[in-house]
Amino acid sequence: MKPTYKPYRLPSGGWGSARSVGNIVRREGVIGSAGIALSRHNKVDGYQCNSCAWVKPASPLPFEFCENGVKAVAWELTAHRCTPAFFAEHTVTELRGWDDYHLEQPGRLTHPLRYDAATDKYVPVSWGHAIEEIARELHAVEDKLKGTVFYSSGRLSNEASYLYQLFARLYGNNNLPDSSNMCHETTSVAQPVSIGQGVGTVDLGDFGQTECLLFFGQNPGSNSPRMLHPLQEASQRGVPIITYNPLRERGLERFLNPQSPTEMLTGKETRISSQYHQVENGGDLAALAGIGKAVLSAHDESLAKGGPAVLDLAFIAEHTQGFDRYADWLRAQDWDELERRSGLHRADMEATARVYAAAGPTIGIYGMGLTQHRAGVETVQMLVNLLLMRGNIGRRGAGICPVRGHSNVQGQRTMGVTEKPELFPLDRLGEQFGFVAPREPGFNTVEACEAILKGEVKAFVMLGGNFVRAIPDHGQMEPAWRRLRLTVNVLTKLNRSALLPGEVSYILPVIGRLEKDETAAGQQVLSMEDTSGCVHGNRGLRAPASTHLISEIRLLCELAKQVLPANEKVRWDAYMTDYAEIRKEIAATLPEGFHDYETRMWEPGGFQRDLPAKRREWRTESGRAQFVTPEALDEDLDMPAVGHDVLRLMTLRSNDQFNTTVYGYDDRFRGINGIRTVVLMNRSDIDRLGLKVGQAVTLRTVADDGVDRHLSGLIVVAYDIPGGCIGGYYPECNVLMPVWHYAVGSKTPAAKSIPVTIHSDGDAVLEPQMEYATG
Ligand SMILES: Nc1nc2c(c(=O)[nH]1)N[C@H]1C(S)=C(S)[C@@H](COP(=O)(O)OP(=O)(O)OC[C@H]3O[C@@H](n4cnc5c(=O)[nH]c(N)nc54)[C@H](O)[C@@H]3O)O[C@H]1N2
Ligand SMILES: Nc1nc2c(c(=O)[nH]1)N[C@H]1C(S)=C(S)[C@@H](COP(=O)(O)OP(=O)(O)OC[C@H]3O[C@@H](n4cnc5c(=O)[nH]c(N)nc54)[C@H](O)[C@@H]3O)O[C@H]1N2
Ligand SMILES: [Mo]
Repeated sequence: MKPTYKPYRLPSGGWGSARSVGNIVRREGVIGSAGIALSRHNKVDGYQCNSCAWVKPASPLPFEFCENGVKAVAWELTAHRCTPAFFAEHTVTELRGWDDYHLEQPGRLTHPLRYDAATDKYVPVSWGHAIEEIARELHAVEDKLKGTVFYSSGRLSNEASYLYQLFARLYGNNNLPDSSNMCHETTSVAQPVSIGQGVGTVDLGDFGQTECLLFFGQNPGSNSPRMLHPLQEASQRGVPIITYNPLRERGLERFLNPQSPTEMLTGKETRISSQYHQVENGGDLAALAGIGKAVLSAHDESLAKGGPAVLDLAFIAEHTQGFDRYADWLRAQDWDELERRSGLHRADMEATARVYAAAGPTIGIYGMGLTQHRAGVETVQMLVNLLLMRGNIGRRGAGICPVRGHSNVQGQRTMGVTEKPELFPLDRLGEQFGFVAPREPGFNTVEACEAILKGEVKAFVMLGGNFVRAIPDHGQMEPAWRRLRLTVNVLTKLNRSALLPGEVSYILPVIGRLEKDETAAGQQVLSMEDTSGCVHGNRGLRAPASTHLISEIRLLCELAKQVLPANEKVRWDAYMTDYAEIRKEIAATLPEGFHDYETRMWEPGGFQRDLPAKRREWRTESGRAQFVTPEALDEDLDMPAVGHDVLRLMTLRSNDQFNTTVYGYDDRFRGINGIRTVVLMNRSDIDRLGLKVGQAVTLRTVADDGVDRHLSGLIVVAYDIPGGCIGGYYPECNVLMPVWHYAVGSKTPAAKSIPVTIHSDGDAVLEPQMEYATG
């Protein structure tokens, strides 16, 4: 298809969404079967969507799904199969020349495979042989503390996650990095300091009662479309929705509910954002300071005139600490500086403050636009500060709402998949299973990369995900990957990580959560936690993609039995036969949250984990909610002054991908079709730098570590994006991210602010259609 760029005029949802769903269902050959599946989607006794982690309501819509949920379901239920015949036809070297889209097209993996270096091909092996050799290799790693890494991606069920962390800790380390290290780790570090819990405080009921929504750096139209329903409902109630985002994302502008026949037929769309501020990427810290400063002066002025308080002084006095210092800091901020750093006008921030200062209960929502920055932790804390100023945590209709990504990324952390030993009750775990759990902090994602670069790591187990594509610095990491002794890729579809085999390398295909998982004890069920801390049961409904697949749980248990010394307290055989036995262990480790797990997980809306901040119980050091004053409004130290030449790159998801899974080359809402190798630029930057729309360019990272990081062949698109900022797609642009460029405190790669320069690949305009086409 010819690449085109034509601004999308339609609302999010609507007929475009219906058409896109139809296309993918047809392509994956799942007409009919996907229909059957979708009636069970996000339902009690059904399955939990394998796309995003957005809240699953207690009274679901007849079809509680969205465009991207359907894509994710069709992706897993696809009729296509990636069999040993496929691997007999293609060498691994050849497959490394394929892009992410084409690698997943052959469909679901059907057989366990072992890499054969002599032929450079993956060949089928028996499960017995695979598990026996992997066990031998894991056993042989000398330095168990540093030598083996157990990665996982946030789709893993609670049950598999719990067993995985138990396995790693019995094995001897806390090397449990997961996708959340690249994602909301910033939240998990920022929020405990502020409010004493790493997860958000709002549920759907709060959305129903909120009177103001502040939206920072999250794109619901593509990444959590079911969220558009509560947003639409709020907007129709007249709730102001104030958005800070460098791009005018369609889902935050207008929505037409594809599930409402009336709306579809009449075209009656809902306006979403009432204020839209195109902050520069990385400018949120300054913007939040500006809003806070304006709220504070409104308060001071009102009091001076004998008017009412704007701040919730009783809440601040009773529940918080650090306000005075924070207020002094706000007063000391200089408007010119805040304008320069945010790229906004003082009037913008004041307009937000005016609405917020007059509003009832308010929710602060955010995503990767805040977490993936060098100052991400402080920025999240600034948003919490703003909420605390008016007592907006721990009351109905108010709170902080980090929108989690992967469908069970939050549950996975709850289950103890974390490199931070202090986040899980290891004493209790040790007592329960008769061992001393390691206390040495494990590797997070960035540290795992560093250890791999240094050659410390020998074995890498990847339980789901596509680690090598998701991480920064592909140019360094891919060659380092080849030096590993053991790489184990537990997958449902082929991806690039598996094409960088170490000396001993396996692809192990597993049953997906939409599939029936039968054991000697009958069909097994799983559970997952959504972004509001609610835990739901999951029952698969289709026969597995191949009779050779086993479950992640069985794989872990079989492996554990061979790798770990016998321990009668750890009942691997029982766990893999009856998953209720795993849930009993979870309830024993986490009795407060998971008592009566077996019945409560089937309640409508699931059961909510204990969230102390919701009732204003603050599990912080001081026992109070904390106003955190940023160190300074310092420039990003990793970024040379953004000036004439240096631009700040943010890496984005299209509407047609799920992380490294690329469903297609269209980004409908942004109007970009048939191409992903683009760079979105402000027209004034294009002109200033002497470039042309439609020409090819190279981006080069500005860094002084002696490494050349560049990406060529990107096509220039003139886009509505603030000057000095540019956008490109993830994971293609990850080659530009230095591994050391991450959020201070959380080590979340700073994927939304990479300093780059831009160079012409030649003057020819290759794609004239990328000229802004109006109409
Ligand atoms: N269809 C689909 N759904 C998904 C995913 C997917 O890939 N595809 N991924 C899942 C996962 S794992 C995650 S973590 C979530 C991610 O969902 P989001 O948190 O929405 O992540 P992104 O799409 O990376 O970027 C979010 C938004 O941040 C804006 N932004 C960029 N830089 C800045 C900044 O400095 N400040 C502000 N205020 N905004 C900024 C971008 O314009 C974009 O609109 O989605 C989940 N759901
Ligand atoms: N530049 C840049 N980099 C980023 C980001 C960014 O915004 N910009 N975002 C970051 C974020 S938020 C995240 S979460 C990470 C994502 O990092 P990952 O979670 O590691 O990546 P995914 O692309 O979600 O993984 C896709 C693969 O998972 C496998 N899979 C799917 N379902 C299952 C299953 O049920 N079981 C098993 N075993 N395997 C399965 C499939 O084989 C598929 O190829 O990327 C991060 N990287
Ligand atoms: Mo994520």
